[in-house]
Amino acid sequence: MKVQELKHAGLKKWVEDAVALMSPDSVEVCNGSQAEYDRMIQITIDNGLATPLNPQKLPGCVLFRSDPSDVARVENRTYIASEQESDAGPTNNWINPDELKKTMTELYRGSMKGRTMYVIPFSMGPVGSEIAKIGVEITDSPYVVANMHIMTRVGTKVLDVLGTDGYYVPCFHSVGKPLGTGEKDSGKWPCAPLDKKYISHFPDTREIWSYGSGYGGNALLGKKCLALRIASVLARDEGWLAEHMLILKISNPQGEVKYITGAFPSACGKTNLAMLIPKLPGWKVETVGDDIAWMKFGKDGRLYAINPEAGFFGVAPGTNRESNLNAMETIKKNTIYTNVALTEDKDVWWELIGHDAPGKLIDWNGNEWIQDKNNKDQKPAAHPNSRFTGPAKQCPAIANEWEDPAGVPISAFLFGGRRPKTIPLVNQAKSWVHGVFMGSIVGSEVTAAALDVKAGTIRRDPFAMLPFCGYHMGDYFKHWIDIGKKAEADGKGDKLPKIFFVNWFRKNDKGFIWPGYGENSRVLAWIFERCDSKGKFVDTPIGILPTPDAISRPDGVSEADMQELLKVEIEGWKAEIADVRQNHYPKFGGKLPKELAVELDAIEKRLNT
Ligand code: TSX
Ligand code: MN
Repeated sequence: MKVQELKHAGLKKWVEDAVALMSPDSVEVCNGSQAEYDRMIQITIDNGLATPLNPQKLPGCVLFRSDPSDVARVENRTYIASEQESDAGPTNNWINPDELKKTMTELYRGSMKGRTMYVIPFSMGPVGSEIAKIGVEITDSPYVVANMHIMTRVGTKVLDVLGTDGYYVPCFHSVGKPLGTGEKDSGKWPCAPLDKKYISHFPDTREIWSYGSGYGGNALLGKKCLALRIASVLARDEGWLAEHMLILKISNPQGEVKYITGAFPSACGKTNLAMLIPKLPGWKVETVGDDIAWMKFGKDGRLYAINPEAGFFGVAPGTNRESNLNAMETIKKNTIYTNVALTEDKDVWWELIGHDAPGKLIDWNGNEWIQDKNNKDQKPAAHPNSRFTGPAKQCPAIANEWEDPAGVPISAFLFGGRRPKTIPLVNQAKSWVHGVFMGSIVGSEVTAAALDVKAGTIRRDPFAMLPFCGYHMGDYFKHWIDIGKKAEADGKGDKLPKIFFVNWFRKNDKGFIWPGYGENSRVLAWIFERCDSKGKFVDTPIGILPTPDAISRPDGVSEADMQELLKVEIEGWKAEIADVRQNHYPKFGGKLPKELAVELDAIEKRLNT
């Protein structure tokens, strides 16, 4: 489709202005068809950027290797350019929006020379859902177009909903590598150097401008940029929640169903939890989403969640048939692989895929790689942040309701982190504010691998939102408190989801105490019961804990282990409270809601009596 055919005057003007600025050789409005997807893939194959994979083993799959400088989100080049610096807060990078737009306009000038500009109308959420939002991304990357086809709902059907004057979030993206006459990418992943990369958000005007990176969250602007950073601002202003949360459906042996969302920092296995296969007989877990939840109140006072995405952009290393069978089944076909290793018969391989490397590989840098198990320092064949982009509808565990435009009613929120000590296996919040407190202290213990902070300290990532909140985190905590206050004022406090903190990662001198993975269903079963005020529990200073016999024990977990997993470690908790008080809460300054300071005092007081 041509720009001239766009029926939305505002959109047409916006695209025309972008064309004038970026000077692409041609412009194309995406229709979202399979033929269009196939053509994008073919262009990248012809450019030498994509390798078709073995059609017998991985039909419809391709492999991309990005530039070594363009392998992850770039947090130090990610900006929240609000009018007021105080609205971005201490945990975001801020630049004055006018200044940033000036800088970026000069970068965009002529940046698409020699390339095609693609205009991608996309819906975050089922097309036409009241909870969904429309975005339009302008990009010069066919890799981005193909990924957006999988991760969002793209095309003419979105333009139909937009009509002649509907609202959309405008998103600029350019890889920042114009081509000279006759020049081609010829196998070289196009991007700009780090100091020219900008991932910019303008929360006051709800715009996204991205330049210089073609990778993941820097370039697929519907995901972290729109569905979290911009949507979190909309949610604050409109009284709903845009969260970095998985959504799962859980059924008990009686066939009763509940929906649970959960926020975890990176490397906690959020995608694995979203696709968990229960070890507990008769229980069933199905997937609604693995990364983002948008939640709005229904007329009945309950919170309804949609997954704004249509695919999974998951970390490949560590994914195997034991850790996540459903993910492995999802990505057998029609999947884009980025920065994993390639086998001689055009299959994919990555660290902890579940088998040794079959012969010679091509690693993520494009070099020959032969596994050397005697060399502990061997560089990985797949980049640690290598990814699969797979369609959600191919997941064997996908729930029937995953595209319900009304969303699914949420019974519980989970928070978690990698906490080898102190934090129990599961702990139910005593109140809404106590639950918000739990979310606000989420974090994982820093391992020896991370060199920036001392091993053994906790890297806090409140609500797993620190890199993804489009405004001040102190105001974000306040928004969560206000959500609870309003529900209670409306007499609907009992309709709010119950809040739980879980920790699959407790260790003793023998290693992990809890086997995790499918065995986590035993913990989910207790949470399920608690949502109906059932399940055996004890009220403790730190929260509502299961009695040691309330959760059935997996093989290899002794009664003593269970006691340890569910014990209130008074001294450890005192240290935790002190760490929050001295090192964590002060970061939010005067914007820390007083309710959280009061909650901190109350827990400390209970620990001391
Ligand atoms: O994803 C994980 N989950 C959630 C699963 C639904 N992982 C992997 C984290 C890195 C992405 C886990 N790792 C989990 C877990 O519950 N638990 C652990 C820790 C662990 C690792 C290995 C064992 C046990 C626990 N192995 C044996 O018990 C043999
Ligand atoms: Mn995420």
